[in-house]
Amino acid sequence: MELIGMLDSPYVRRVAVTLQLLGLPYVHRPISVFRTFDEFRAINPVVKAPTLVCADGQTLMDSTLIIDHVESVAGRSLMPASGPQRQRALRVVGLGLAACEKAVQIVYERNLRPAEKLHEPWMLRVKGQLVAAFAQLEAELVAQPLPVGVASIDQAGVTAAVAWRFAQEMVPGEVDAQAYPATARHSREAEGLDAFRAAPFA
Ligand SMILES: N[C@@H](CCC(=O)N[C@@H](CS)C(=O)NCC(=O)O)C(=O)O
Repeated sequence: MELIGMLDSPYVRRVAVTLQLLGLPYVHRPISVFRTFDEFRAINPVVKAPTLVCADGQTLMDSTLIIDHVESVAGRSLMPASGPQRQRALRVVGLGLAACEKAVQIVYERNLRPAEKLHEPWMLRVKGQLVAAFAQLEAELVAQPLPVGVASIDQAGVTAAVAWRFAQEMVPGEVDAQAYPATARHSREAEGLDAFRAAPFA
């Protein structure tokens, strides 16, 4: 399997960390959807990161769908199987992905749109959604911390940690680290795991 995309994408990174935790061998090709658009397009004409080139050469995209596939290959899942634990994990993953989406929108708005075409009301709306996602995530973690052991971390723990690091690195100042201590602590602990170190934010 080949994982295509840069690890400064939270979506690519959650797949890479998941592959590490599942112990699946893969080749990582850090090809950028922006700097090396044509090279990326030659692999996946839709140019979405992450892209997974499967063992048979077929390409998959969307991190959640790729994780679904690699978990079926591994024969195990980082999601709790059922009940309240699964429901909570789905909620936390949803909050993490929403935070990623909003942070990505801010990055694109700033980096891709000419200054005179920026639409401030839209930016304010997106920034509000970003901090709302982290406020909800913080409440979840205060109510009940997520496990961060090598054998106990689940997809909620992976996605929450990846989302936090991405927002801190890519939209600095938008999400005040002091205001979300439980989320910041979770991220710090997760980043210490070998699976995260092997797929460093870059
Ligand atoms: N929902 C998708 C989002 C993936 C996504 O938007 N990736 C970005 C990189 S962070 C991308 O491919 N951007 C290029 C584009 O959309 O044109 C997922 O979970 O994989």
